[in-house]
Amino acid sequence: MSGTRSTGRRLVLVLGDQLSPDVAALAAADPSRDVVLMAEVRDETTYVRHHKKKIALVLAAMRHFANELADAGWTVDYVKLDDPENTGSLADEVVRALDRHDYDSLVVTEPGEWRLRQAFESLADRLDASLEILEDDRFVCSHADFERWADGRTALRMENFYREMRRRTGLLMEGDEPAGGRWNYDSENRKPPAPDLDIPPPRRARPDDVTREVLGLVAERFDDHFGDLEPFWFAVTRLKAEQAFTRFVDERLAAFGDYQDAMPADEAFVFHGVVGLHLNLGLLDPLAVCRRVEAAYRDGDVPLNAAEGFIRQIIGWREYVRGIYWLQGPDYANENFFGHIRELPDFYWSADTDMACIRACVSQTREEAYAHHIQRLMVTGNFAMLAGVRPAAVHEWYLAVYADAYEWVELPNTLGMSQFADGGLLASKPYAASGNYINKMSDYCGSCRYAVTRKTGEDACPFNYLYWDFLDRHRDKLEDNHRLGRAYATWDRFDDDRRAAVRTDAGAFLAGL
Ligand code: FAD
Ligand code: DLZ
Ligand code: SF4
Repeated sequence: MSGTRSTGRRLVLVLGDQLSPDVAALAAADPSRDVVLMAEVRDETTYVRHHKKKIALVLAAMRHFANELADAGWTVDYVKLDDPENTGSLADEVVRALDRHDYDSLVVTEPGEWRLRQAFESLADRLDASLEILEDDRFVCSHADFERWADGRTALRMENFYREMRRRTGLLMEGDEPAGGRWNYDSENRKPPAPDLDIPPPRRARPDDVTREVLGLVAERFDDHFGDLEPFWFAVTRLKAEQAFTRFVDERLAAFGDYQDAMPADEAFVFHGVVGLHLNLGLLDPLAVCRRVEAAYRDGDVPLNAAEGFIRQIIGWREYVRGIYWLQGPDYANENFFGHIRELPDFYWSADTDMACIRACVSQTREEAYAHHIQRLMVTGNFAMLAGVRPAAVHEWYLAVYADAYEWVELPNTLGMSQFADGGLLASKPYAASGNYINKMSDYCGSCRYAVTRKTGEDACPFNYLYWDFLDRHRDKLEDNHRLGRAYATWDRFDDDRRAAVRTDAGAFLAGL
């Protein structure tokens, strides 16, 4: 524990996803006096069984960031995962570091998950030093602002929130009006994949010696975790992340708007930014990337539906789901509106299924630790909800398998948006769809053993009968949702034989999972 003599010196804890030079705890500290602590710990690498690429990304980025801080004049106390003294938890590493030197206080930027925030709050009782948890200001909307926005509203819809963020940031605004006269060009973000699409790949960074050492460590320690470690090409420094983003703006952004929802088989990244993993680590700044995208639009390099579509994802969806996460509190993770209890089918790990769409999305996830939004929402998420999988199991899967996954952003997307487990706090209706939607937006169905046009029977696409069976099973909970009125009217027009066939096929399929 720290000594009784006051040194004024602070221990500044920087977590693995706080790799920004101006993160609150660093901004509040003094490099000539204070010491930065960064620790690779077993608990953070295993609290879910993260994809190998995600662990490598975080540890490699942490090591590079520590070197940059040291170059900038900070004293950095860096604990490696294989340090024999390593206790395995962040809280205990803080206690150990406080023992090493005399500190008056510990300062940390608030962690991005309730789990860690609670751990730090309880740690305060064990410390002689005082503890300061500073708000993470790397977001457009503070907790207080979000609470103010949410206060008194019956429905917390993203669209209203997004308009407020546009006004606040001035992004794509012409005075008080949205550029182009409309706030949202979502309807122009839905082109299906065209056969002749020329899609430039994302920039691939070459691992340097520091990253290679981390890859060796991950290969050895996390061999039994899901996912392919190599090839490993994610950027692990700010400079490389900026280069990757520049490549996206120059080569891919223009078509991002049109093909945002498209799922061409064998094209993992389509025209997406592949920026979430860098934004969430702190290697890229959300407002700075939006300003770059706005400038590309103002310069006439990209159309409005691309620029607006991208900016909406960041200052709209990203900020909004974070607000919901903190507003809802730690119990949000336990919500289960439909009472779903099925465990996650094994093919979410093995990709061993005849459903070509799921096989493609899971295989790609295993190889890249990446899937774009529509794959996550309308293929793997949609299937889990239709099949009645326990939302907490779905949540754990998404948190583990994607390189950009942290609970503050993953949980509302999974539990709220994709599983409707909060009963409609976040989504106005469940994102449930039959095979028809997947067929329209992808070219998976052509190589599938099931026929997307068949509604029931041995060869019918399982999404088809599962969709109707889901609506039927949960009629008491969903019937009053006005956005589902047409679907229930259609179901009611089916004859008895068809309804019975749907129930029988769904029952048999689910029993076989
Ligand atoms: P792009 O398509 O290029 O979009 C640009 C950026 O916008 C993203 O990087 C991200 O920062 C932001 N964004 C877009 N959509 C969302 C959204 N719905 N919520 C928050 N930010 C958004 N995103 C994560 O960052 N981490 C997660 O763990 C995560 N889990 C998800 C789970 C499910 C079930 C679903 C449906 C979505 C999830 N998302 C998550 C949102 C979205 O799918 C990813 O942000 C996106 O696919 C990342 O790829 P990209 O960087 O190429 O994004
Ligand atoms: C995700 C992650 C991993 C894999 N490893 C570490 C680590 O060893 N040390 C660390 O400080 N942070 C790590 N992280 C990021 C934390 O899990 C993250 O800060 C919390 O989940 C809060 O968002
Ligand atoms: Fe997926 Fe159905 Fe298409 Fe097969 S037919 S790829 S299961 S949507």
